[in-house]
Amino acid sequence: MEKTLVLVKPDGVQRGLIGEIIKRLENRGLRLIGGKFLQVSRELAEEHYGIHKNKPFYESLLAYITSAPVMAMVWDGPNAVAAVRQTMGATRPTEAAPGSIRHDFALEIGKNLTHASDSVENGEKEVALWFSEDELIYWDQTIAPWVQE
Ligand code: DAT
Ligand code: MG
Repeated sequence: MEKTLVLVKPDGVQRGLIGEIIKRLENRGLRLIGGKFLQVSRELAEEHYGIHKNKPFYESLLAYITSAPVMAMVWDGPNAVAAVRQTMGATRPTEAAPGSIRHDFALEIGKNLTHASDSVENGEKEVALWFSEDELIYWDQTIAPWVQE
């Protein structure tokens, strides 16, 4: 079972899209195993986006993610990383597939609404950065046999 960190970023919160984004992930049959609403600190933002430290957009990315609260969640399921990335769409909204969140609700790369882990390994790392193990609930999802092979 794969785990992935999903963030509804400040623009998604401000635009009232938390419910829409959760709905789409629920619709796919994924399981929500953790969630919290928080104001991201500069320290957490720097750790989360450490891989982009030398990119020209790094400072604006930190300003964006700390500009208002975010909804942080952990979802799991078979192929959860690829499934969630597909539901979010490509990083640049004008390249995101029709029907994806970034296609349907966004226009610009710097206001692309969501974050989702990009590999199984990063999913594990990001979940550990944002959540402690006792914040995750591995509940019995009774629809699972109707979604999973
Ligand atoms: P993703 O969020 O799809 O995983 P990423 O990890 O490559 O994309 O980049 C993290 C965020 O940084 C992305 O959601 C928006 C911003 N970003 C990426 N490339 C950018 C660029 N060329 N110009 C401005 N912002 C960019
Ligand atoms: Mg990324």
